[in-house]
Amino acid sequence: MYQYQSSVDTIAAIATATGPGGVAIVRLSGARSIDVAGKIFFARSAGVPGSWKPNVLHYGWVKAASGAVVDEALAVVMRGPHSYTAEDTVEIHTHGGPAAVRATLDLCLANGARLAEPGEFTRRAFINGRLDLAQAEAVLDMVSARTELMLRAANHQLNGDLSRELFSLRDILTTVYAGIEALLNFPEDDTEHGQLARVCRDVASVLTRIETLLSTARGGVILREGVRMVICGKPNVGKSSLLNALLKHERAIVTDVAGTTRDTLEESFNLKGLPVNLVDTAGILTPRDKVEEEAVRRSYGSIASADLVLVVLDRSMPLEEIDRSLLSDSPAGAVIILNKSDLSPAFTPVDIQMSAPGRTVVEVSAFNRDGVSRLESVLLASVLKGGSLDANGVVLTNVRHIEALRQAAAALQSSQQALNAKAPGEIISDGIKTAINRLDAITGRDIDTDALDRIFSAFCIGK
Ligand SMILES: Nc1nc2c(ncn2[C@@H]2O[C@H](COP(=O)(O)OP(=O)(O)O)[C@@H](O)[C@H]2O)c(=O)[nH]1
Ligand SMILES: [Mg+2]
Repeated sequence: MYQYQSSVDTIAAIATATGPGGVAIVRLSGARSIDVAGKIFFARSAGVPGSWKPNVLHYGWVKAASGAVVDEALAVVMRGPHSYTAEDTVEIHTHGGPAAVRATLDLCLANGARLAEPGEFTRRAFINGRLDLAQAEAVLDMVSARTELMLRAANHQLNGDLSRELFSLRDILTTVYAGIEALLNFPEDDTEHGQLARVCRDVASVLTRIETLLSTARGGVILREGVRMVICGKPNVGKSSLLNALLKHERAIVTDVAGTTRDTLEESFNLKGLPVNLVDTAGILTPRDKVEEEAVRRSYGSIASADLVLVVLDRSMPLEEIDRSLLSDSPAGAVIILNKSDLSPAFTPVDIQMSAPGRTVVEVSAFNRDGVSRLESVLLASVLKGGSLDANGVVLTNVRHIEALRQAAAALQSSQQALNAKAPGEIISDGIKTAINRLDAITGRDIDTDALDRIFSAFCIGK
């Protein structure tokens, strides 16, 4: 079996993004990291890294074994446990060119470090007790945050807001568990009645708090993962104009020639804090040639993969058969956009309700940007489905956490039923035990190596 050896290996990786940049950082962590740094980094005046004051940058050179200078650089030593991983750590800040940083990393590897696995620095921070698992996962969210709102949610999780709530729930449940054990051991005790009432009350309050957490899940998950919205409709209804209006710049080519957009086009934008990938498709039409045939096929492919479908109609022209079939084929949650509201209308929103009952209908003019801000609110509400996008408190953004909390809630509900049915104590305590175990899986207090492997493999190397 794979044995995790955080105390044995010293690891190294490039911590910054690849490609040219001002500065790049090679990071070393582990018992031998200062020793490895001493073999490749030569300070101008401060002696060897082993003698440095921690957390102070030193100027010097990275040199190969031959003594040849690889790069002019800065280096800093952070001594465990006062470092990210809680181990001895060295960072070498080289010039940002890919060759300089790569050569520095190679020197680390040639002098006793091994290449870090994805997420291994953060995994060590977790193994060494610097972060719990939910906090470690928040680091991944921080690194990949695309909007300020998501950054805020990740920050709450990283500073332990979620973990504190979970630990507090765990405390109550362990007390409940002990209470039930006492009831089992001394069933004829006078205090039984009071005990039982207390158990019921505590289980109910934990359930309520878990449900409060779960109510943030819908908004949290789409905040973390973003959503994909696909614009579809006949040629010339204004799909590309609408994409430009939402992106707030002229990304797609707009002309009055039907079939201008020949391929699907995808761009990301920030919808009131929510990261959205917006897809413009070629029009849905009866294809005249092979290119159009493929374009239509791709359009349908995009529609199938969408989290939200935006059906665009030209309100100034009478509805055609192809509009009606797009409407009736659109998913129940689709948003129907009546574009060209600046021109005189050929039909009304009520006509739409006939072909596609229950859909949300919005009138806009992509041309003069009329109604676009209302459309944004409608789009947001449509993906949130009643949830909210609030990052001011604890937000569940991680599917793993949500799943575990759902299981904890289900286990507590079965305990509650057992309590009401005056079932044997073992059945009641079983549910409590499962709930505790599910909470522990989130914070990493009780989790197996396979699950850890899965979680950290989603990280990048160097984080
Ligand atoms: N009057 C008016 N014209 C529009 C509006 N939106 C788009 N158009 C025009 O409709 C034509 C087709 O627009 P385009 O965005 O290329 O449509 P697509 O084929 O669906 O992508 C262009 O001439 C646009 O200028 C609008 O809101 N009002
Ligand atoms: Mg177009």
